[in-house]
Amino acid sequence: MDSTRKKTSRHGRRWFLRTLGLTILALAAPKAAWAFFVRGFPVRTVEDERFDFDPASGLLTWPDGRRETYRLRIDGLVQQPLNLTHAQLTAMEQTSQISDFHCVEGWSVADLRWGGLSGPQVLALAQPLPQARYVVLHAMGRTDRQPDGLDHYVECLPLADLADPQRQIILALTLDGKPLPADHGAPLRLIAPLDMAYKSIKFVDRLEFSATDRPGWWTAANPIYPSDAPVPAQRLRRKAR
Ligand SMILES: Nc1nc2c(c(=O)[nH]1)N[C@H]1C(S)=C(S)[C@@H](COP(=O)(O)O)O[C@H]1N2
Ligand SMILES: [Mo]
Repeated sequence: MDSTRKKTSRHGRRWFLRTLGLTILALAAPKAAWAFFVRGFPVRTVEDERFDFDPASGLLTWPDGRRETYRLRIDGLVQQPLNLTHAQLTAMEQTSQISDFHCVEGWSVADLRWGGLSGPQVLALAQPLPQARYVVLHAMGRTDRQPDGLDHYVECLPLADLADPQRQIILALTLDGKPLPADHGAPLRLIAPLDMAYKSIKFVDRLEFSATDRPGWWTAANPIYPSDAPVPAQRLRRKAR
């Protein structure tokens, strides 16, 4: 077999798919297409109800014109429920980390710099009760479909993962030192670099501590994707640092 030819055609196919994907993206979401050009970071969003977030005022503006202060709700099996504004979150000690991002649909982005609250910081803040073993994260904005009746994006992580500094989990408020771009999850998203990116939920407004596991939106919508989704070893360039 001619290995050179095989390589070329594989690259040709990849180039074709990239160009096709980018053309569709440019037509559907010009801003997202531009972001892809400048930093090679695609956007993948299943919400069809989108909002604006202004980091200076902490206000959300919905498509119907409704405005409200963004708040992160922390509840479920915790010592005491909390309700935190964006300003309160950014006033806390911030952690930063650089990691690669791997989507299950095939693309990866290297060396993204996130800032926010680390997994252990989130646990210290929330003070989960001893029977809590998972955190269910909820996102703002209605999704285009409602798999298993879920009308918004949800993800679930074991508290053991959050507690493990090696897993480099972060509730991110910034990307490249600036407030998160709208398409990449403003005002707050999770980054779990050792899991496939569908675990890294965007637009987070609620952390619900729970005794039991729950399948996330992506898993409910596409049951071939498991709830537990480690990045395959061959895609890990190196560990997050
Ligand atoms: N709320 C929400 N979070 C989400 C998604 C989404 O559609 N909505 N998509 C997931 C998937 S499949 C991927 S690949 C990443 C995409 O993040 P990005 O748009 O910042 O690249 O976010 C994940 N988190
Ligand atoms: Mo993804």
